[in-house]
Amino acid sequence: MKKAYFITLEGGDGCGKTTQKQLLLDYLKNKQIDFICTREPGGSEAAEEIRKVILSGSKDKWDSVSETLLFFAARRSHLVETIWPAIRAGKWVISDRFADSTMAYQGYGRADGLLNRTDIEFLYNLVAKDFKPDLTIILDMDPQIALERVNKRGNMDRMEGMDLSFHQNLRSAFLDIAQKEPSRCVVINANQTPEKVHADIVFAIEERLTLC
Ligand code: T5A
Repeated sequence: MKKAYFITLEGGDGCGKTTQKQLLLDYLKNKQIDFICTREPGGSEAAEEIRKVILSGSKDKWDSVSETLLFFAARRSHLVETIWPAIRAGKWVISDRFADSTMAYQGYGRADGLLNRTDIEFLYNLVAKDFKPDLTIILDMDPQIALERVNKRGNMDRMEGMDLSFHQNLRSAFLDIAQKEPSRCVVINANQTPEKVHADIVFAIEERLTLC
């Protein structure tokens, strides 16, 4: 059986992950690759329930410890119910966000001093063991421009309501994560047309993964 890859799309709010996920799915269909498309928080019935609880309400609803535990509870369900069965069945998995988001948002972004990055690594090992994405696409852009996109679209969630410095920290966090794991992560300039961003993503996939 051909290798089934796990690809994650990461980046700050409004950087265009959902738009790029859709373009990527069309590309995989054209290549006749069997895949599933999923997202975090969410991706299984239980994790979608947790998503509603995490993303609604005031921005101070959870401290960083509670928030992180909720994301990992959702992730465990997502892995067990959706991601691992798909990989075992030979399907590629494309996920809009995964664990790098927790490291960036809760580890670097929410600096309330209650938990550190080692705690997040510990929780990751507990829920996912040595399983990791084969390729992580990090969409990078000025958060001010990305938030203007989100504003224009409407429906801001809890995280999108955080102040600009939070989002600037996030950008640095994702770049730091990419620098630490260059064999897994590719940084792509998201402040280009959707078509150009997609072309860069396809280039990264074809350069790093074996399609047939
Ligand atoms: N979170 C998540 C954590 O804190 N910890 C975690 O562990 C995890 C997993 C998830 C939130 O939870 C946080 C991160 C998030 O804040 P979400 O609803 O999934 O919430 O939020 P996002 O992932 O940020 O999704 P968004 O829909 O807000 O942003 P996208 O998907 O990055 O952007 P997209 O594609 O919807 O585009 C936004 C707007 O820009 C336009 C689109 O048409 C759209 O209107 N656009 C472009 N405009 C110009 N040029 C381009 N190239 C464009 N691409 C898209």
